[in-house]
Amino acid sequence: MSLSDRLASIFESQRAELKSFLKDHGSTEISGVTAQQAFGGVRGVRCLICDTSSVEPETGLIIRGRPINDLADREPEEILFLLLTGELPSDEEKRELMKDLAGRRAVPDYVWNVLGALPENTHPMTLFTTGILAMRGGSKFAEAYDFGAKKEDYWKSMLDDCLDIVARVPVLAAGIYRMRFDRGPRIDPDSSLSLARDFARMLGLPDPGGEFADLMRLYLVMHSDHESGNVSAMTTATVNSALSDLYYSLSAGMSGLAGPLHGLANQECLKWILMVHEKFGGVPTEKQIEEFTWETLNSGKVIPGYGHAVLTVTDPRFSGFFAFGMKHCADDEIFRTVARVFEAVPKVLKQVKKIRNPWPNVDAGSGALLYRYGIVEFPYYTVLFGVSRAIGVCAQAVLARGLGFPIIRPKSVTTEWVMKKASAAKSQ
Ligand code: CMX
Repeated sequence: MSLSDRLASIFESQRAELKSFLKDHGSTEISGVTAQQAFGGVRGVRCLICDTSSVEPETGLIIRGRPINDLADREPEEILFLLLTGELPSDEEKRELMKDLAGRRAVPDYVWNVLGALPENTHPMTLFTTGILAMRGGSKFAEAYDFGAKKEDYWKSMLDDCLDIVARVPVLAAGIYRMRFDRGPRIDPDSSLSLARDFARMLGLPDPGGEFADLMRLYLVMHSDHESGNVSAMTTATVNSALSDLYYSLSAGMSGLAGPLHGLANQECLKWILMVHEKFGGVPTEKQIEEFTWETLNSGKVIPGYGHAVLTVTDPRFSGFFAFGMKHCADDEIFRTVARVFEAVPKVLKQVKKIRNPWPNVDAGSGALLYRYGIVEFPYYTVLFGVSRAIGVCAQAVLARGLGFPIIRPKSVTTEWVMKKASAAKSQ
């Protein structure tokens, strides 16, 4: 069965199931909201639905019921299929999807012309979001909507846009890398290769043993989805819920990913590791790191790559990258510094009462691997994150339209309203 036919039957039964569930149980309360939460970034309030993945404090990322590290050997195409359908593809389904995506890789010339017109020092994330937006002229959803598509069919053209985007963003990102960092002319896509392998090839870095291509595969899998409450996913979903097409939606989401509290954190972690390595003239001892960690904390700074807004354990994605490093570059100085920091830092952070999670997050190790294989341009790291995250947020948009989710429109209240509500509750 084709991916589209499969989704048609999934959506048909799920829509019916959801309709009947909401008829009988629509008033089920799933969360309350305190003033603290409303003023605190709506943290922890369960008010979004995301079926592609979940992130629980003690387990980390679970994609469609499967812990992320059980998927660490998969191709990004398989992850896309899993996110969309809830099941891994059969060999034939995998081949078909890979072939379909390979045929959608051409980025129109005018996109390169638009990017080429921007100043040379433009941030790679600005180039990335601009490139995505510039492609929207080709949106199948926008076209279908203009031709009066029925609401039940919106997902079909959304799927088409999702597949076009997932196929093209690696080409766009690789072209941006070559152009922005003077790495030579763009390398055209090769439709005989998998998405990840072709991406690595188009970046144009030496990769005699194919390890870098494997790292890109792992990277695209690890960052592909992280439920729907993070800034990039929620922004993409909100914009998409207005029936703006996926190019508009994704470029908005990627603008959120560009923020230092979200996707940009990745580069800060590597900077810190390199600084530690330089400060101690090589791989530091555990004791040196312990002392330096205390020094950093006492000066009011955070230890990049440690702690998490949701998790209370080591991020399994860190473990996935760490295992890759141990297998392929355990002798690399920078990776050894990451490993030594991992031995020493949690012991210190555990002693700081206010820190909920002393363990590494995904960003603690991935940068060292990118650096090892030649991506030494930090500002580019968020683009890599974006190429991967596009897979998840685009799949989420297809599901939202497939299940007929409405426009996202929570209610806001004024500070005065909250204060009055609090004093009314107190006087009762
Ligand atoms: N170093 C020093 N202090 C830390 C810390 C760390 N790595 N992690 C948490 N803390 C501090 C917080 O700053 C907070 O202090 P204040 O109460 O004085 O503000 C306190 O411990 C409690 O924090 P928390 O509840 O454990 O964690 P938060 O949800 O507030 O913060 C995060 C989460 C990621 C912002 C924080 O752990 C941090 O700043 N880590 C370092 C930066 C980093 O690695 N960012 C990448 C995040 C990757 C991702 O989100 O996927």
